Amino acid sequence: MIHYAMKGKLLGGDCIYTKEEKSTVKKSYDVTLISISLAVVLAIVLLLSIFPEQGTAIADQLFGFLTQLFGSPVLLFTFGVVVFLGYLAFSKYGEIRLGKEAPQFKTKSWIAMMLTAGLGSATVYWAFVEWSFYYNTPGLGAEAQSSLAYEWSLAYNFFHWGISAWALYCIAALPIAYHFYVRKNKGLSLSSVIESITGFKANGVVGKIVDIIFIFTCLGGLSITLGLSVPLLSQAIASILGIEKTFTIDLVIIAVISVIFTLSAYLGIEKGVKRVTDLNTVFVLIFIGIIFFIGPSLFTLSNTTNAIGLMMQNFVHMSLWTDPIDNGSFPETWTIFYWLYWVTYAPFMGIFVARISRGRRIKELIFNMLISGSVGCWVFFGILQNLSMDAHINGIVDVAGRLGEDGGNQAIIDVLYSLPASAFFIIFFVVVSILFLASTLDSASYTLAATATKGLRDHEDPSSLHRLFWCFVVVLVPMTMIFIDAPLNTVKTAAIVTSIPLMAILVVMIYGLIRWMREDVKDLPAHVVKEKYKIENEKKAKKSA
Ligand code: NM2
Repeated sequence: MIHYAMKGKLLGGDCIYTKEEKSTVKKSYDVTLISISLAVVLAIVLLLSIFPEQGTAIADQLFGFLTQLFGSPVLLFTFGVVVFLGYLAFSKYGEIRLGKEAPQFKTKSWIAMMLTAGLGSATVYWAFVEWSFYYNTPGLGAEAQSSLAYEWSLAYNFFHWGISAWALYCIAALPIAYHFYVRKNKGLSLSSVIESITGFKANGVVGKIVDIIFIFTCLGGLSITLGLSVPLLSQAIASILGIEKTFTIDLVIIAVISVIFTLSAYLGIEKGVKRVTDLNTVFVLIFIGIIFFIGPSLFTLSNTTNAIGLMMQNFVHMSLWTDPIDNGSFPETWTIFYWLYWVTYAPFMGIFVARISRGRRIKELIFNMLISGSVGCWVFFGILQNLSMDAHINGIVDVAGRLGEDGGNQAIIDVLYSLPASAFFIIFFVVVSILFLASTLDSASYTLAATATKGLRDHEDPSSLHRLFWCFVVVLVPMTMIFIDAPLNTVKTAAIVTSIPLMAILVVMIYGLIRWMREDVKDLPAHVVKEKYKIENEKKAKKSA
């Protein structure tokens, strides 16, 4: 170890480790990138707090204009990605292994990490109320607040949290993993992938712009997540304690989350993050399991089955529906908005998933992200959406009618109150949300640290101190937003607007992936590709399987 550390020093911090070496390295930080991106974020936070109305107006206009202009391309792109990944999974290219080693994590933990990192705590908010937005203003021409609107509302919810959405995560992960493990290039950041594809230096202007866009959207996405869920959690805790919701409760929640995730991020992916995500998965399973059995189980089963059928039958139409004649706002407000929302998370998920997927075949990554990811969402959403929809249909809580009050927060809490032993469920709800949040912040701080570490290589992690720094930033920036009462919608819009250039970056990455795969295996038949990419150290593979 000392030998390697010294070697690292001699090479000016550019350590070269052998394959077996697993290490947290002392690489130099990209100070320019860190300072520019923090300055940009700070400037935006300040501007938003000084000119909230103008900021909102500009962001809304920009959102309207860009979704009009790029709406159809965004829909076509997302649909195209699904088709492309489907092809890839079944072709010989699917046999390529991302690093010829045994996978580092057991499949169960690997899927749990993907699911819990990609879904933040706002998922719990959407899981209760999303159907009611669609019920009030449905898609595909259904009549508002009708029986059909109920049916479509769940189908649309599954669509927006299904195959296409996970395909957007997957298409970001594949080129990064290919660049890192198959091509063995250095750098676990978007700019280094772009450099190995286009030749534009990660350290040059283009590279910096790419990483700044990434850091900005990542922090924007997390601000939406925290901004949506912290007030909801405070309200839930205040309602159990029978006190008024205050900013102090917000702070206590943030403090608890920070301790959990900072500690786990500090301990690293294997010792910390994996434990938090495993715990998160167990808690989520217990939470939805109990709710399924004591809630409207039969309704949940039949409505979920129906929604899956409705969604699958109409998948292509839902994917490409632009409402061209009536010019309704549903496609922009929801489908296009959602794809862009998933894209704000896509690069950080791409980097994180790449990091945990060494040793997996391409087809494994595709099947698990698209199928396990979607099924995980459908089970979670199926149980919670139906609980809330059932409470609405039976007149227990007017979920759809009370959306306007506070975005539906109190309605969610009232739905939980409708359960027997409600205090227990509310506490459970808070714990599950906190764990969701901690695991997302964990993976986000890891990827930000990886992005801002120069020339990271396979088997290397950014230093603990550097990860801690980003833990601090990912909490501080969204907290400031909540504290200065920055208009959340504007933050949301701004983060989403930036995901349009991110899509362009994704297109370049897809081009690179295709080029690399063709160069590597184009002339080889499938069985040779399979053989070429088999695990080199079988013993180790058996042990971890
Ligand atoms: N998605 C929609 O905090 C959250 O759960 C936000 C983000 C998955 C990109 C959800």
